[in-house]
Amino acid sequence: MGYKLPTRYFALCSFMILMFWMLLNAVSLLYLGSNDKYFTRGHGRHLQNDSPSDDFEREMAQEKDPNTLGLIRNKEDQTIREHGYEKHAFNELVSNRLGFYREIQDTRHELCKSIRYSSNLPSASIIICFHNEAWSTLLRTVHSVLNRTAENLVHEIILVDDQSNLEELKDELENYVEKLPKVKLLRTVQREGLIRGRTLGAKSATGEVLVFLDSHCEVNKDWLPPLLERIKENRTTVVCPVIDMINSDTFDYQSSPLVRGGFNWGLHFSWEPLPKHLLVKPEDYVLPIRSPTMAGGLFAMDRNYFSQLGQYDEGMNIWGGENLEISFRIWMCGGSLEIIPCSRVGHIFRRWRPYGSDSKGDTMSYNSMRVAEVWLDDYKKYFYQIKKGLVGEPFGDVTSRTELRKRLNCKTFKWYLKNIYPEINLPQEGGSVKSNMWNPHGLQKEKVIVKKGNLQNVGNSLCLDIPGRSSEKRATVLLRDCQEIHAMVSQTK
Ligand SMILES: *[C@@H]1O[C@H](CO)[C@@H](O)[C@H](O)[C@H]1NC(C)=O
Ligand SMILES: *[C@@H]1O[C@H](CO)[C@@H](O)[C@H](O)[C@H]1NC(C)=O
Ligand SMILES: [Mn+2]
Repeated sequence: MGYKLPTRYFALCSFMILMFWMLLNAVSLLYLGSNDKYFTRGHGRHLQNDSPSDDFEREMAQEKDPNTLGLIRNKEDQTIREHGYEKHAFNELVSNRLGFYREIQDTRHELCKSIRYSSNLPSASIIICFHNEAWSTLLRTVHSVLNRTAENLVHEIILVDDQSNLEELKDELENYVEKLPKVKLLRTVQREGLIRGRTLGAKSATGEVLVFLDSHCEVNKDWLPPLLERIKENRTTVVCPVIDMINSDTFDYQSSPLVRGGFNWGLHFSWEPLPKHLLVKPEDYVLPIRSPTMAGGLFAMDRNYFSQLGQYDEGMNIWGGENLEISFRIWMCGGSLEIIPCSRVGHIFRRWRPYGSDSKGDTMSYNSMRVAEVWLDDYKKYFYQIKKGLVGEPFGDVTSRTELRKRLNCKTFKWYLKNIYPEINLPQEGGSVKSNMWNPHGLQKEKVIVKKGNLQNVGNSLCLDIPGRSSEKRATVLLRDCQEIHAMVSQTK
């Protein structure tokens, strides 16, 4: 997100939102009489009810009209929306209104629909690790799996709660999950992070294949068979679905183009377009795509192969870098990594990560150093060239991982670059990996200022203002006498 918006852009933006909000408040007066019929939070009524889903679903049906989905009808809506953004970085109000299940468009290529899969596919343990996930997004993930997966393919769904402190994720979640078939809830005893959390889930899993999902996904039609088929054909193939985009503000479900995973020398993952020769014939749009790396949150892997290949690096903290580590390890140690176009899973792409790492500091850098030290051989110098600040910083003990690499008889990083990712440029060759990157927010980046100025209520000469810097993100806006603002602006000139 390293681009700069023109100053006052955010100010203008916040102004617009406030104006819109005021308008909605006016509209909400019309609804006040029937407020109690609206769903307020993820907990409460629908759980105490004897037939929880009936009542809930009926309410939800009224809420799914896309034109009013985000409508703020009262103060409570406003609070849910604001707190939602603070806690989760997405519009929780809209998410709540969507309920636990909704129809989404089938984003697969036409050719996918006629593919027949084996009748004796391995069964899957689906592992969903979370920390303070929103109630509605977490359960929509679970219900989408239950609803869109053939029963015989789901061995179990394992939820791993990594020390969430949201109230509804405690007893209430436990009670809810008890009523769902095949769903288990594990809790870590201390904050472990996504990486050790997933390993914990994997250790307790007993299905033949592990499928990892983020806790804010919706799986699409027939998402699982194409993944399992590929693993059945060769257990050393690790597969990822295409990650469709769920908009964090509107929850619109959008198809993603076919891309693959790459990285740059700062060891940051990136999406990039496919080499042109891969997409020529119609069949090319349904065939597996070899991918140098994976995004990390969503993939399927044979359970024994996951163990054999060394699970995850348990020396890594909380979040970051583990996706490149497992990608390098898969390719260098004899496996392969693919994206399967006929398997589609929606994921909420957020603009920022809503939770920190507690006391663990910059875990991404720490973890990336471990990746560089264990897997990059001489090429780690490029990483440190870019991340100069990390030279000499601690990265813990990596002996068990270097031993693993030896034991598995893995190939060199040079081999990996030459055979799996020849498209990457070395830094001194002046090539830019960045320019190819595909960003799920790409379309939203082209921002154009149509008009600048003050927003004034002509009835009482009050104007919208921001107390702090106008470029501040998520700043509060307030109403002020227009004259006053005008005076202040002239002063500061
Ligand atoms: C999925 O949910 C829909 C809508 O609630 C329902 O009609 C359908 O029977 C469900 N299907 C399965 C397999 O659970
Ligand atoms: C499975 O895939 C690996 C990696 O691509 C390959 O080396 C191996 O030969 C394949 N095994 C079979 C049985 O096809
Ligand atoms: Mn995610």
